[in-house]
Amino acid sequence: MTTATQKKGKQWDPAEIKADLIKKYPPKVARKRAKQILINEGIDNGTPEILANVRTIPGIMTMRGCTYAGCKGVVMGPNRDIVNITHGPIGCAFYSWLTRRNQTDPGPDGENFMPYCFSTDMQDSDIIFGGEKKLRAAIQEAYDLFHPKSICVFATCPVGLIGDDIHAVSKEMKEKFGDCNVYAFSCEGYKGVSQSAGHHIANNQVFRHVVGTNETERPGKYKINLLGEYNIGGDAFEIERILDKCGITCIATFSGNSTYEQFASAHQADLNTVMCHRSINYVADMLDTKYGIPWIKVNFIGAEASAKSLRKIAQYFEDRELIDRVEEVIAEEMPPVVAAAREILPRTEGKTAMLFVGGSRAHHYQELFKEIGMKTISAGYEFAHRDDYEGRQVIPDLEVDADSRNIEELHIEPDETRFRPRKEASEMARLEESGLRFKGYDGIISDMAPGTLIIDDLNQYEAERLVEIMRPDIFCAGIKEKYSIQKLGIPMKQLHSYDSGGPYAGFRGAVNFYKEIDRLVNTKVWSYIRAPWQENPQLSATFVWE
Ligand code: CFM
Repeated sequence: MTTATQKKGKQWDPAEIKADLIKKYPPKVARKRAKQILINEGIDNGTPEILANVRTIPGIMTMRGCTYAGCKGVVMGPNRDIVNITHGPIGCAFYSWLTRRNQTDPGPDGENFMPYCFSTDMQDSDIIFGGEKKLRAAIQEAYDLFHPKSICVFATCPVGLIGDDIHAVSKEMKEKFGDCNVYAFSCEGYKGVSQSAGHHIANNQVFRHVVGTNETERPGKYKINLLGEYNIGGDAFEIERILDKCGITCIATFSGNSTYEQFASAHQADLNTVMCHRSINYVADMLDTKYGIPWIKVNFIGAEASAKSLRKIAQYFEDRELIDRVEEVIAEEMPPVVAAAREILPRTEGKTAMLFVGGSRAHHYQELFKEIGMKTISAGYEFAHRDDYEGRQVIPDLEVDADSRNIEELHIEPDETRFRPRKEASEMARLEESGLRFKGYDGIISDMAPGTLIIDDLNQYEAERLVEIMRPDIFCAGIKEKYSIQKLGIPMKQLHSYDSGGPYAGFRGAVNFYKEIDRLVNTKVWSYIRAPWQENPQLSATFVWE
């Protein structure tokens, strides 16, 4: 079997690695994990099936977060002018307080509540006697202090357990104020198997309470929404710079550097572009059904991918002026990127990467690694669904288990007065024929080489084992994995928060990324790491069944 000292360049047998990862588990656990660890077969007409979006096995140290994190932290967190109140114990509030490094530009109105942490700070007595009174007082206090356009309330686990009616309290306060949209999210941490459920809950409520409420016409010739971009490390600023340069108007971003009025005017766009399919494809589908706005998948991670995405947008609008402008912008932006990649390539070519991130980055960032000649040998998502692995064609076959049924599915009808198909059916068909795909996403598997390992909901034990066996040149994941991986002597890059770096999106972001990866994979410091207990172990242990 392979060992930690395995030489670089050796061909691994992925089946042996898979067997190694699960051999310490009890049989039932091993059976379940085996379905979540997939050896990519590179099948011509289809992809192998993976088990995803299921509960983590108790006792396993998962990389996942909770439903509340997905709702408050991910989707609603990056909006700057909504006051987001966490109804719960103060510990839950900490993890939503700018720990995700989403940035914002306060704009001319200066309304920016992101640096604040709003919590009801529930105590034992609130759990026993109910927390609604305290929530009402918190909403009132936030309103009196800030007079925001909107206040959102987020449920944490204890709120669901004691049964506080956050929706009734929010409705009551909304009616009382008259000029502030107050609404709530039943996003208790336990509601779903991961943060993915929280995305869905957030999307539903924003769609129900905000989208379509602002009819003041937003000017612009080519109007799009950017869905699933959260401005980590300033990515949205780079994407906005590029879109502006092309003359494309972004009506709303969900939700990096966004405002309440952007959400409210989202129905005015003529095209929805989806970056992170996992977190937001629900909104894209609902905007299509209700208002007639088609959606396409884009990716602004990677210079080539950014250029391709701009061309797709131009192709959709079928306007010579835009098509030419996009080509001019690409021609202007690409040379410094190509020069940077060329300079770095001799030092990075052939090196290997592993990516284990949420529900889309483990896929998107492979583009950037490819551009500097690096191979992804193993990757996976924390909480994506089968469609993010295998492609959207599997959606009709997805099993709706009790956990998914727990999350409300909005039934959307075309809006009686505002449904306006942006393109005739014949135009859509012609565009599709010319290669523009609507509502399409192929997933991560189709882009990975045969023989690579694709692993869902990787855990701490498997991560360490995988690194010991395969010794990648870099491992990308989050803060929970950072130090355990570095202790194994492998550089680790956080792809959730970017450590303190970024932006990595668009053209300038690509250059930032190449330089950062060059530094990380070529430093010698990692080869000097050997902890005292690795030289002289004083204690060793085995599992009881060994
Ligand atoms: Fe989408 Fe995200 Fe991601 Fe995600 Fe996230 Fe994130 Fe992520 Mo961390 S929305 S699925 S829930 S791209 S916070 S900005 S980096 S796990 S891969």
